[in-house]
Amino acid sequence: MAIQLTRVEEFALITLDRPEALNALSFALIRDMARVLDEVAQSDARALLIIGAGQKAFCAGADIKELTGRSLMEQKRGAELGQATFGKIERLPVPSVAIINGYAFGGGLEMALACTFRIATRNAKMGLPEIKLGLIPGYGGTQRLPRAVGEARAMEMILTGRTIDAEEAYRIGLVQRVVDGDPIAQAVVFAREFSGYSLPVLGLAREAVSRALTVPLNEGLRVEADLSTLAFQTKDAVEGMSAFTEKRNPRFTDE
Ligand code: DAK
Repeated sequence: MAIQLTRVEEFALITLDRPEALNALSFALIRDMARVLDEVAQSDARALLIIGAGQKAFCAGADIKELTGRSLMEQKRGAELGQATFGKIERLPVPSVAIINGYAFGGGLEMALACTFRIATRNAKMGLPEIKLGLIPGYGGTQRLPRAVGEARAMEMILTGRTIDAEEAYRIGLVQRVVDGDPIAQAVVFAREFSGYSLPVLGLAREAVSRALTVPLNEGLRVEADLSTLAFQTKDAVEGMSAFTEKRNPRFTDE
């Protein structure tokens, strides 16, 4: 299998493991990924981290060698498979962090965009170069990139196929941290900025924020009113507010 699922401390770690092809997304790899994501969803991991094997790449995109000579319907089903698999990342009960440790092109960047957060090593290079192949992104890039960095920047990246480095990605909000040293250790440090909070309440926050760009403001505000009211119903909200008044650290139990 070109996907490894392991554990780092309290986190699940998926490694894309085809370093000889810069971890390019074969259809077999995408299917394995879907299965492994179901395992992560059932586990007690407090977040998912995803990294590419080797020193060069997170993921160099869809396996270009596999994409040619397929019928129209095969291509459509291929796009739907990739979109459904990356949708599983987005809908996991826990937040996810893509560790962009080198190249993240095409489908590789689209996978990272489906994660809740992205961190990049200093040598990372990112882009949606499909246009150079006579294609456009098919695994969510045209929809998630504008939501992450705004329409004009996304349009420019997709129409020019330009590669950006880690610093630029940080500047435009595509990645949330640029890290030095061991990228997995740095991802653990980053994930611990949120993973100690109540998982169900983190889930409500993710749901509310993700609605911000998909519904009109008045509907989004109604969603926020409902979800924030729901947060009050958790034991963790009672615990968090009690801990504040009692001047102690909260002990969240994910209830
Ligand atoms: N697919 C297959 N093999 C790849 C690959 C890829 N995307 N990227 C690299 N490799 C392979 C190379 O062929 C090479 O293998 P050998 O020739 O040694 O057997 C090995 O990985 C090492 O690559 P390089 O020798 O090229 O390494 P360099 O360091 O010189 O260059 C590079 C690294 C990342 C700049 C270069 O490899 C590169 O430009 N790679 C391609 C990047 C790219 O264009 N990615 C694809 C974007 S398109 C869909 C619609 C759209 C999509 C999917 C589905 N449907 C409607 C179904 C999305 C498509 C994309 O993702």
